[in-house]
Amino acid sequence: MTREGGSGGGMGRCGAPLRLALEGNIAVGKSTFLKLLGATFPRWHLVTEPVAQWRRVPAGGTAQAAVGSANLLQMMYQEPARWSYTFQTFSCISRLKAMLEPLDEGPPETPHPVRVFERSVFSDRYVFAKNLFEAGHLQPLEWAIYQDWHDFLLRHLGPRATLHGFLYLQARPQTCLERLRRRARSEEGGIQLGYLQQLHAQHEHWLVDKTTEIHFADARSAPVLVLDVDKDFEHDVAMQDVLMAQVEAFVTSL
Ligand code: UDP
Ligand code: D5M
Ligand code: MG
Repeated sequence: MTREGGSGGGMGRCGAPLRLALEGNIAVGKSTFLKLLGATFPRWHLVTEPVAQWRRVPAGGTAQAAVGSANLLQMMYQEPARWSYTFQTFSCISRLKAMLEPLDEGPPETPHPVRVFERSVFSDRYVFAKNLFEAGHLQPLEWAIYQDWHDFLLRHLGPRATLHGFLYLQARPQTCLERLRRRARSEEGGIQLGYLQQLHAQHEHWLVDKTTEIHFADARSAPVLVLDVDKDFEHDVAMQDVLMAQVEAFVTSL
């Protein structure tokens, strides 16, 4: 398949755009993969994770003195018991805003038939928040309140929050750790293999073994494409072609 070749079909049921989430462990290669999707399927609409927003949260202050911005990502990693709940509220709302953003229609011959989001409100809940609760960083009361508003919001958004499929980038936690160290994002310096092993297990329970209880029928039944990216794909054009062909076939099947 040529880089610019694929159009990828993909008008979902009833002519609405197909919406997919790209899931996977920290530093597995989601952003890199998203760029590859952009080069291969130029008509698709790709939405990166709003990490920059989490690193510069307008911190308010008084009418007299603004206090600049806060790095909520760093605060969560430094003091998880204090900031995990706050982080979950902010990350989930920022993902919903991105999801609900109206698409530029453009001329009729240039639609965006497929939208791909880097992670989703489902990984927020069924990977990260669940894991933080199990690790004791979210209190039972915080976890109960979180699930209550998460249920409420998604039920009321209904089809607007629906995803039609998941692309799961799968690699060993050790591989993710090596990529994470190479990327060297300052806030993530303290992340150890154990944390990536926990997140790996949460992804596997949710998307592969299907043992995680998912509270939304659409998300529970949405197809999952598992893509093995343990070998480096960023610098391997042949592997990129195989991965893009797998995605194209998956999208065509939806
Ligand atoms: N990376 C790599 N080989 C790959 C995919 C990614 O070396 O096959 C590197 C990439 O250049 C970056 C790091 O791994 O330095 C993390 O990638 P990315 O930011 O895409 O991961 P994400 O956190 O978005 O999943
Ligand atoms: O993910 C970006 C960074 O944000 C990474 O350090 C994981 C963290 N992250 C993303 N979502 C959450 C939630 N919901 N809770 C806690 N931490 C989260 P990356 O994989 O590098 O693109
Ligand atoms: Mg990323």
